[in-house]
Amino acid sequence: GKFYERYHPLEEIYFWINKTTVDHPNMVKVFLIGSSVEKRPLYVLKLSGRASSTPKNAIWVDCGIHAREWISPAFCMWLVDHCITQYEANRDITEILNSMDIYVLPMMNPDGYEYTWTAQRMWRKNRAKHPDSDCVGVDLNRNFDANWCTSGASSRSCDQTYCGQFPESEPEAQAVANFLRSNKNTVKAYFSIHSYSQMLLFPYSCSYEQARNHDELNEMAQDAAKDIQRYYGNQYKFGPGSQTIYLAPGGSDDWAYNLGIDYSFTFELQDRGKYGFLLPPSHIAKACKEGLQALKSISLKVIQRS
Ligand code: 0X9
Ligand code: ZN
Repeated sequence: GKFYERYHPLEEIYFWINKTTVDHPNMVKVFLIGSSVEKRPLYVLKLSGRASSTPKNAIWVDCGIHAREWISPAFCMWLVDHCITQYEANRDITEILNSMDIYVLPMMNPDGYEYTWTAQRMWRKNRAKHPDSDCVGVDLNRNFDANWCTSGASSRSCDQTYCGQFPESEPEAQAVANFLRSNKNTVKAYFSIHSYSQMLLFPYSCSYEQARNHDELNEMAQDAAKDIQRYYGNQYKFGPGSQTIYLAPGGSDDWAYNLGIDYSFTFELQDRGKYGFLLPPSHIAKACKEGLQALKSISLKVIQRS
């Protein structure tokens, strides 16, 4: 519906989280996993298909790490709606939800997102204050414990890629890391949704080292990119982050991979630079469909292998 083809201010996203949970008690449960620097709640929605007695494996999807990448939380909302409306209607969604639960964190950086709506559209980081500086914010995707603050991140608090005082110094990163540590035996795939540049990235971004299952990850990403091309005509690059985009340590994908989640991806959704972070609402539907196609394609393979 048209609701999912618009960008929403933070308050509406919180309202939507509540409404979705209340309206679909059989499929959706909500967890509070922590809170932001400015004390806003961090909610995870757990989507489940048919009830089963044995605990199911799961997929994790997070959105909104970077405040200005508005298509990312729009994608998470799209995904949740798609799962709810397509379960037992669409074959892939039904198969995925009968085999795995899906944890969705629609908004990992609520303070930054709010700031992009009210003060500065191009804000990226969270809104942490620093004791010896007037600059604000830590890049949450440099704050995880994966070659933390080495080349590709900055130790200067005024920079866009500031890594923070120490790994997981930020409550938003810590909340995600704690949740995944507690659920690492069931979470089999990790997806982090960003924009822009149309890429399907996998470890490593924090070094030039090759992932243990590089060939498998590469094949999954390649097949997903081919599917996007076939159905939507758009080109997505794929490969290890360090070689495909740039060296960038402290990211959530590399950290989750090192935790033992063997299938870990960062998606960079539309576009390739025409509008960049300012992707018009008229492009939301197609951008989300492309991301969803890649997520389904990879998840179906993960189910076969775990
Ligand atoms: O630099 C980033 O964090 C991501 N690109 S963005 O333009 N959305 O900021 C890429 C993340 C790739 N993965 C890691 N660096 N771990
Ligand atoms: Zn990003």
